[in-house]
Amino acid sequence: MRASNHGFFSLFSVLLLSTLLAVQAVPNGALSLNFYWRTCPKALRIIRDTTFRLARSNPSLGAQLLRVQFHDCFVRGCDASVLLDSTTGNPSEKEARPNLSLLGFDAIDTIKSEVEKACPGVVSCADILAVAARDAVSFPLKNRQLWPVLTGRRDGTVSRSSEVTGNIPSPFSNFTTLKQIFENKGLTVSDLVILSGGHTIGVAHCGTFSRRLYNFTGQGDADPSLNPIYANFLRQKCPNPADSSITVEMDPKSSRSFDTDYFKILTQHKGLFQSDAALLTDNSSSRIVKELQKPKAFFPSFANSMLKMSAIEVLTGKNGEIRKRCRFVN
Ligand code: HEM
Ligand SMILES: *[C@@H]1O[C@H](CO)[C@@H](O)[C@H](O)[C@H]1NC(C)=O
Ligand SMILES: *[C@@H]1O[C@H](CO)[C@@H](O)[C@H](O)[C@H]1NC(C)=O
Ligand SMILES: *[C@@H]1O[C@H](CO)[C@@H](O)[C@H](O)[C@H]1NC(C)=O
Ligand SMILES: CC(=O)N[C@H]1CO[C@H](CO)[C@@H](O)[C@@H]1O
Repeated sequence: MRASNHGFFSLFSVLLLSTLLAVQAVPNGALSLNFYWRTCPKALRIIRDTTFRLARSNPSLGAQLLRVQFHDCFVRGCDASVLLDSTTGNPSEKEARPNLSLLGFDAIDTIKSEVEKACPGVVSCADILAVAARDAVSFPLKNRQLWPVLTGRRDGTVSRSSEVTGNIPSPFSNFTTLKQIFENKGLTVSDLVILSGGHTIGVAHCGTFSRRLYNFTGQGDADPSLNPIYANFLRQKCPNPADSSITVEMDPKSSRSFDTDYFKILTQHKGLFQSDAALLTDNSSSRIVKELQKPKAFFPSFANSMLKMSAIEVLTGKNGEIRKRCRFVN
């Protein structure tokens, strides 16, 4: 199923589907659709054009930036804290274990410097990340945007490696833990399942799932909840012990296409992580997985849950700052 047939964002279907899946209203605070319309009218265009240029030579950019955005929003809210480099005595979020494989920081630097040329000191790194992630994932669809992005976030000044654990779920998390982490951010079980659909694009390193293939309970066994044929396929890709340089598509053969295949493979027990498989271990979650196999259900729901995720604990008004460079506080 190609996303382009269904990816068109329509406010009507978002509202309709929110009601169907009982998703709560979007808490968008002070964010607005084009916050920079007077202060930097070209901002969104510059972000899009630069992102498209970078995505043309790096087809993985969408997956990379979407994951960075998720990690930003779940630690201290969507304040670009994930973009800050460490300083002497303060290892930043980037140093934390789950961040080992985050990519896309150079792209954000490039986009930011293009925006700064037009409007110095006006557009936040937090907004640039949110808009660029959307644009990079939407790039294959050219002029369609997969979800709306509100703007007006400001940048935080604090980033601590120690705050990542407990806020970013691990690929070994069970359903209870996943539900709790999302609940802590004001997100529901529906949002958890819908946003896990982000794994329809991108790749994962063998170490994030190889225990399921070789030594699930420490007895040299495989995870019984993993499709045995798929487990064989994965063992060929990922020899034991795990080689940290090998990556595998999370949504096999479709890892560059933003579609509903993630939910299809999930019901065939081909979810890559324990945290993916965990979405089938709860009845209501499992029901949502089935529903989301329908593009008409998935695309508007994803748009709605992204609006919620990208509004987590945002800094607005006079809070925070507008960073000059995304890796450093002013
Ligand atoms: C529900 C809990 C989640 C867990 C446990 C989780 C875990 C992971 C892990 C372990 C990887 C592979 C990292 C690597 O080995 O390089 C990954 C990749 C990815 N995740 Fe998640 N994730 C979760 C939710 C999300 C959400 C909510 C999104 C965005 C909406 C997301 C988007 C992505 C993307 C796009 C990639 C691929 C990155 C790339 O190809 O560079 N994930 N995730
Ligand atoms: C889920 O994982 C947490 C943390 O590892 C653990 O304390 C809890 O007992 C687990 N819950 C279930 C139902 O397995
Ligand atoms: C499996 O795990 C157990 C317990 O952690 C360990 O003692 C054993 O060496 C592991 N076996 C393999 C083949 O990795
Ligand atoms: C979940 O579904 C299973 C099988 O469909 C059923 O046996 C079980 O009672 C359900 N559990 C709850 C809490 O509804
Ligand atoms: C992208 C990035 O900054 N990754 C960092 C993750 O953390 C390790 C240390 O644990 C750093 O060496 C990486 O540079």
